[in-house]
Amino acid sequence: MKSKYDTKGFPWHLPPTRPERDLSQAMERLYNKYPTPRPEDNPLFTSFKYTEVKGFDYGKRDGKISRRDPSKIICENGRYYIWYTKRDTISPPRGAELCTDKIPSMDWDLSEIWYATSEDGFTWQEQGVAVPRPKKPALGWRAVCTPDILVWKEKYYLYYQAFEEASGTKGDNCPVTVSYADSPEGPWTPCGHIVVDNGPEGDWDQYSVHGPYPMVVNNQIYVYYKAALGVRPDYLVGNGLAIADDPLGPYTKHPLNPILNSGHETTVFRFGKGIAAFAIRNGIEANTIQYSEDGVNFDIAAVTSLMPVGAGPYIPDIFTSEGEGQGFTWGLSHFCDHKAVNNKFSFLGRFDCDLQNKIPRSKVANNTDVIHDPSVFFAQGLSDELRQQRSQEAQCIALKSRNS
Ligand code: AAL
Repeated sequence: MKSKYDTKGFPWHLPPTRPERDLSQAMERLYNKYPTPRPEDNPLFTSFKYTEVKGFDYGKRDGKISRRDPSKIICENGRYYIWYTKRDTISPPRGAELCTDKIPSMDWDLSEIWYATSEDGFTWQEQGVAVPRPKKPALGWRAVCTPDILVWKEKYYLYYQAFEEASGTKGDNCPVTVSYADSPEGPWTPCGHIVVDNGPEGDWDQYSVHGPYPMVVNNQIYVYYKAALGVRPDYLVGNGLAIADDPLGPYTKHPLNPILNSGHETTVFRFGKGIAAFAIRNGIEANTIQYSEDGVNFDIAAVTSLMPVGAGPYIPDIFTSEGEGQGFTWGLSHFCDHKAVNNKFSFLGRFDCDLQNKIPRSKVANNTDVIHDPSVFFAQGLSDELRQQRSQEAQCIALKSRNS
């Protein structure tokens, strides 16, 4: 029977451009949906390498000291600056029921915003607190956390989550506020009001505006953020966008929000003529790097793995609208032992990648063959209950097969 398709075999050498022949949907997508057919040629594909950093003390690593959710990194006065959530409490997190004025509910409860500097990005010196918790009832009295930095007209703005109740009391409910300074060293002045607020009742972001991530696009301030839709643990995380002409607002949320359908934490960067973003987890497009011409309408540009959690990259051109976006190659992210029960804390580490907008790619980009130690797989074990259930199901089938 004659096939309705052009049946000549697909070439052994992957053609760099779409070959003139019928293609399956997957091969069609390879040429039409992605920037290049081979991941290693695609400037938005990268693998990630991780290095432990020096300079942060975690005491006895018993959950009392935690550092997480680092900001973007900036380079000024001959050194790199980073801000992050720091918790130093009398006990590890104990959940919303057991928390007190001194005992945290979650890893980021009762936290402050601290900063550190480095000359090489591997060894850091913790400098001290940038934004302390203000006295009750000022905004953020319960916790200030998850900061990010904007440099705008020679001033510095820290955006962060400001809690007025322990996280976990009613979800992870907090709006975003800002402190500003004339130098990255501070002193920081709280603006004292909500700058990006939760959405109206019933909207996708009604309970949270998390991980505010300011950058400059077309001489305006774009603040990307994330919010969780639905009830934990089966929730989805979307990313939204709020735009303003002044760092302190007023901000207008984009009418097409959410603009990413997946992606815990926000990592966005200028890339070529457009804007790229990470979608790391929680959602159908987890483990992707996405691209948009306009910062709003994103498409998957690359699928990758082992993406940095809460990434704070060093992006030299993040606060300018000039020229094409050059991308970035490194940053800090956080790590947490989620299985820890009584000593949960997070710590900062470094990631390297190759998201520079240029060819040839560096060795860091690697390919999609990311091999993990077997312990990584077995760390994702079945719960005892599921293991028992699976074992009983298998035994039933085996028994039936014996009796038939
Ligand atoms: C983080 C972020 C936000 C959440 C909590 C602290 O990873 O998603 O900042 O509120 O966890």
